[in-house]
Amino acid sequence: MDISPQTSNDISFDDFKTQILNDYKIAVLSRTCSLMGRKEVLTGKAKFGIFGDGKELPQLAMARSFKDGDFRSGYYRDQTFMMALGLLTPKDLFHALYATTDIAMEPMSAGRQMGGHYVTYSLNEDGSWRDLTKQKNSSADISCTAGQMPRLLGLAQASKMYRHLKNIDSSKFSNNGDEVAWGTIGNASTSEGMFLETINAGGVLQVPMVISIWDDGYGISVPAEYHATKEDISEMLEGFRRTEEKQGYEMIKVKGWDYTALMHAYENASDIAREEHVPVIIHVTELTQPQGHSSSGSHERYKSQERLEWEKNNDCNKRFREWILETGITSEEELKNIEKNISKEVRSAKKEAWSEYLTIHKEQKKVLVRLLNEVSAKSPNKNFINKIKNDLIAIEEPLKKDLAVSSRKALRYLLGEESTAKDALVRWTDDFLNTTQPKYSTNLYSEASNSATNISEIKPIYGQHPEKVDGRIILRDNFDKLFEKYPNALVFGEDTGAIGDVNQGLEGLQKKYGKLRIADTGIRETTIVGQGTGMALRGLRPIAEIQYLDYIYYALATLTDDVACLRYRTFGKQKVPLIIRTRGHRLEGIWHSGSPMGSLIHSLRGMYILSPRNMTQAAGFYNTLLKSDEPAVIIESLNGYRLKEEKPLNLGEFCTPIGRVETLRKGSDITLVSYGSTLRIVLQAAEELKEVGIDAEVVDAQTLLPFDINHDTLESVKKTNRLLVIDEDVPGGCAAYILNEIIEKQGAYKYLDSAPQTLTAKAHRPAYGTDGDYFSKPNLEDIFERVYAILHESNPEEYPELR
Ligand SMILES: Cc1ncc(C[n+]2csc(CCOP(=O)(O)OP(=O)(O)O)c2C)c(N)n1
Ligand SMILES: [Mg+2]
Repeated sequence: MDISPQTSNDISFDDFKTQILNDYKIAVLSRTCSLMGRKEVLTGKAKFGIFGDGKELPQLAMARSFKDGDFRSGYYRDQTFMMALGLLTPKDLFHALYATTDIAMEPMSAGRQMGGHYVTYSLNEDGSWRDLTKQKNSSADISCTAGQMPRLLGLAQASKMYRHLKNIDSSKFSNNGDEVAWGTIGNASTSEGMFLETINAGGVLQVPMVISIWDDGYGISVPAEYHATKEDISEMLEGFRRTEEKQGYEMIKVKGWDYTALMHAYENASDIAREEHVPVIIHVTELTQPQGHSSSGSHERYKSQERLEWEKNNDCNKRFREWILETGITSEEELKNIEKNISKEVRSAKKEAWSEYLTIHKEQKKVLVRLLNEVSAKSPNKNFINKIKNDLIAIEEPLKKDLAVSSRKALRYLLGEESTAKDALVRWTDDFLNTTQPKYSTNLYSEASNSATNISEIKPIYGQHPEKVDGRIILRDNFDKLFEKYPNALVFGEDTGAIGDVNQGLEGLQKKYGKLRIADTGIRETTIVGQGTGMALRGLRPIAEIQYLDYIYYALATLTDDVACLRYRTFGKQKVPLIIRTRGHRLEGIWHSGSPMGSLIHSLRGMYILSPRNMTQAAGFYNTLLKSDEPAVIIESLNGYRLKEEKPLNLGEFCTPIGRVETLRKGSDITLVSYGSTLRIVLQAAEELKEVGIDAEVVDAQTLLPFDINHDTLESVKKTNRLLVIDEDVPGGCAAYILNEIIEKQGAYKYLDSAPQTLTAKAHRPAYGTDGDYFSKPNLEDIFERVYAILHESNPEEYPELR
């Protein structure tokens, strides 16, 4: 038997033994955490647990080949890997189970994520990048099966960019593109489209990623025969294997309990990916689930007695142990000793974590009980308040919720009373809520000084006789300036490279900036977004193009599950400054009409949704976003590329502010709010309304997320006292959101003389052609008549019935 775990360095037997015993210790440490962790759920201390048991050995091998600067994009089984690199302690693991909200104690997400989701910090306290080449990196896990795959592609592609791009400052991100992106995925999750799309894209792009498939034969209760053609992922993926003539993947298959084979496999994979930038798939077979899938069920329900027996005998830790004894590396006694010590270590880590988690709650409880005591003393509702107090006292391990419920309910019994004790309880409650809520709600957007909404407006400057050009020329020439100014900016998508996008907003730029920076991709929206996500996580400034807005749905899962919530779920420890460029609005046809804005607004909180009315405004948004570091979607108006606009002199410099509306037409009778291409129709309608004596004010929302942070629309409504929001989304979509912002958030209801309304497209998808558009989306006559009807209702004499 080959017992050398190293393939390239000769080491002494003592070092060799130390290495193996260290690995054994981590394997046992991780397993013990899994076993004790599950019990914490079963005894009710934690809500849910999912652990890495049965997958320890290959993760030790992966950890050994993982170098500074490398990135992981994995899933919930990888605790052993994280522990082996010193990135996760048993105490961290227990704090995550309990959902401790102190980031110093629960470093993965401050209690926001379920346990089993791993993260390293990419940012300094001020939001600037750390030197990622000097640390081992894990991108932030998500729960969705295969959701880590698109991002993995981009993480790997960043190495390729850094290796080949000139004049780029890679000091904090890369050493000549030598970094490998390591992906992990469960066997069953390879059925997901995201996995298959990523595999294909990785083979085309030839990027340094090593994908490990942890194959335990099951996806929860469902066995392999339902997941993979031929019941074997390697066989299924065989066509991706590289050959002498053609590029593809290096494919490795290895048994998950075979320590030396695993060490060899991972070192090989690492070398191939790192040096040659060839992607590698490692199919790790014969893994097990000693405790079943998660704390939610038991695997005895769905595995045969035979299978359970097999899993017991082939448990990777058990076989590792047997191998250590067989090869005489150490004695049974020493192993038992290790196991005993580790058991003690984990038990005390668990106890400490639980006590730390509870300490603050218990202290708060003490204060609250005292305050309840004081308010009850003189209250006519003494008995009720005492009941609340006694119920709270009875809760030995109080949650924040228990405290909040007790104090808030008690205050109801104090209605109408006045006392210093009550004042103290009110203060405590306000204070408690004000300090607790941010633990759950901060870091949705950047809170740093360069957040996108803090970037100041710089107006376009025009010469005395500005040239009038097609909108796409303004975009193109502005992009030219940006690619010159930001060597780490890149753009890619379908038809983006050679022809410079379908509307030629990037015409000629590939010639100037090269095929890497201005790139064509396959037709695969999810991994286009994945490329952008991964590259943005490694310091590049990707602009990922989705050819038409309607096709963003293919990528919406990655945008909502990964991009939009990245800053939130990492408690601000990672950022993903990705710009999605797309085009929509006012086209014709079910899949080319482009305005599902409500869908975006509701699923992409954490991103900016920008809807410029013309290409100058759009260019200004790109300029603003590149000065900041937050993710956004920019929807260019598809029918605006060939409309004439005046060309500014300060291309690449002027900045459209984010979160600010713009009044395009002053008026006194009604405020019309709209955005994008529809604005042109609204403005035309406003002109025609003038002919019947109605003077409409027209406000361009411009940025939908966030909408009007200065509340300028309110000022308009104060003047006109009437409000109509017009868009081409479905009823109850974006226009309803804007209405809610103006009426509820800005408080405009106080100033209204007429009922506020929305005018939207029909509920169905927009039909094709000029007439399809006219009868599906709000048209000029619809707008005219709706405004007229509002005025008619308030003054029928001046505005007699129209029809
Ligand atoms: C998109 C999505 N669908 C379903 C689930 C529920 N789910 C969680 S884990 C899992 C099975 C995954 O099995 P596998 O990929 O083999 O990983 P294993 O847990 O066996 O390591 C399922 C169906 C999910 N998290 N995400
Ligand atoms: Mg599985």
